[in-house]
Amino acid sequence: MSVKYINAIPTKNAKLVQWVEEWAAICQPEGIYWCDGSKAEYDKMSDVLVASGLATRLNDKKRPNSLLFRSDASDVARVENRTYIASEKQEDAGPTNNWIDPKELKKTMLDLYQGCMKGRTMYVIPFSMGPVGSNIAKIGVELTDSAYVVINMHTMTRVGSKVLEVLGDNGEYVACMHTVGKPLAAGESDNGVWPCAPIEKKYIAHFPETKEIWSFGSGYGGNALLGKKCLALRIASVQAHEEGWLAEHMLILKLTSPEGKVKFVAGAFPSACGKTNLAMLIPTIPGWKVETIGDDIAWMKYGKDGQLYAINPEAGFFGVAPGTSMSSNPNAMHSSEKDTIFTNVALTEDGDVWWEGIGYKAPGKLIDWKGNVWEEGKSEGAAAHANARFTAKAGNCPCIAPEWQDPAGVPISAFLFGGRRPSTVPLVHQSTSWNHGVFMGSIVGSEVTAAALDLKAGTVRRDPFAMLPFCGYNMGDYFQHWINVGSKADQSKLPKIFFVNWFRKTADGKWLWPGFGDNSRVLKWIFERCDGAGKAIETPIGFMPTADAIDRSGLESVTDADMKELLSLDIEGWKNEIASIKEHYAKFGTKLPKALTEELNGLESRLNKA
Ligand code: SAT
Ligand code: MN
Repeated sequence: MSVKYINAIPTKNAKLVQWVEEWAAICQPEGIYWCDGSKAEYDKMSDVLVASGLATRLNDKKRPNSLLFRSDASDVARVENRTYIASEKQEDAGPTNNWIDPKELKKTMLDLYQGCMKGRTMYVIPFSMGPVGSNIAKIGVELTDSAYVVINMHTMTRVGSKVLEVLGDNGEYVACMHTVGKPLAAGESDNGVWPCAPIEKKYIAHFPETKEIWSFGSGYGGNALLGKKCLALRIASVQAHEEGWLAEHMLILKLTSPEGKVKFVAGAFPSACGKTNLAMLIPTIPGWKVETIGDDIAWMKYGKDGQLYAINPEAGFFGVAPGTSMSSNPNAMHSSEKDTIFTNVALTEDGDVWWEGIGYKAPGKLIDWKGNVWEEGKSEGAAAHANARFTAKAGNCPCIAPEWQDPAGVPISAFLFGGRRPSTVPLVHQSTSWNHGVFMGSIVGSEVTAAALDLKAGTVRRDPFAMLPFCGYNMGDYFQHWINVGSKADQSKLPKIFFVNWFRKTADGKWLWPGFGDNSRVLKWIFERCDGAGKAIETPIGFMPTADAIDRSGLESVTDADMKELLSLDIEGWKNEIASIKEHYAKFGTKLPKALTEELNGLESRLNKA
């Protein structure tokens, strides 16, 4: 076939070039453009996006080098019900994933892909997840017809020529195919309207055996920026299972004590638990420092010294804007002061952005995320969509740790798990063994408040390891993988495992713990425990801090009585929890590791004796 190349092919990797040309033959774009990841490329694409009406350039004095996009109202978040793990056997997708036979799904999608890029350019994006050349990093190549995706990938991953150098003439990459699924007729243009396909034509498909990602019909976030959840979690979790490492939905932070001692901590939390806020926290206890390595994903491998080392595979933050303010997360606010892509926030009259929970009143009339005039107190609905995002460079974050690009990664001392648990679960407790810690990860969840979820309020929605929508294989096998990772290791070098809960409430609904910067007080105890210090007592649920073990200096709002409640062991609550865990575990059938049944039985019998 004759494909039109807009620029020269920058690689001799024949397999890659052939793959690109095969897809071009199917999608029939106007031309093929190989991305080099340069600033000039970013600027040129931004100009094209502004000229097409899809992007608004923000006031350069207020938000230098920043753009605002408004998506289609049907394309505002990941679409979990259109996301598939198409493994050859259904059992390998497991009870928590949508499954379609891969042959059938490929047939359906190939029909959709025919001519889907007509009137558009096919961009080829070679990218590295992780510092280029790190032995923990992986290379992907995304094909897309969205310039919005290209500039977001520039920020969120490492794009360009260096990646192709590492790939060489026959290196391996994860093949990522994406289209917005909206071909243009001759002479037609988007006319400033976000292109996408209707929901029933959207597919976010993963083929774990062949490590391919096929995405159709959405231009938003994790549906379209395929390096993020699709590659770095769903496909990488399969690779990690096969190769003996960990690909996790975890933040990574660096904690420095007043004496200058350093520990790195990784943590998994379901959505809406303040993961980005924790990753960028400003401690309220004097002398302590938190710096960020990553806010969303961690890839971890054992080093030669037997320690587990983590990298952040990403290069930016794709953060939720609403609720982000100078009081909830000043470091995220500073990260998005320049060089930022905003999606679905509101626009102010002077060309800046605004969202609900930004910490100040809307300044005058706004243009809301749907493109309509909006006035606070007068207009209906929110000005920014609840899942509005900022795409910001990690390098622009004031608290980014100097090690964040170290190809060797950082040694992990502790894992944190947590969820929104108004009752039962104490402020913090520590596992007594690795398997007990895996048990803690497997029961992560948040209490349901929204009636919309069809669940009784007070029910715990389990999200094991915060990986429910992101595990690319059978979650029972995933639990076993965690058990195996621990049993293979030098036990003295394994990270310690903790369960935290910032969300305890009193019986009359008042928060017991201030959270945010004061979470550093809990991090301090965790730091001490990793050093074999930190006062604790062993209880049926694990080690808990003694009443005086959490540093409360300067924290008047938490009384002795509050602290007692935060660190109390609720035997009856935990007995109810056992019943709920049994229900949760039943889903995994024979795939549930014996080790976890033993942990559950052990907990039950300790509670019965208490
Ligand atoms: O849209 S993303 O997958 O990038 C973020 C999220 O929904 O967790
Ligand atoms: Mn996430």
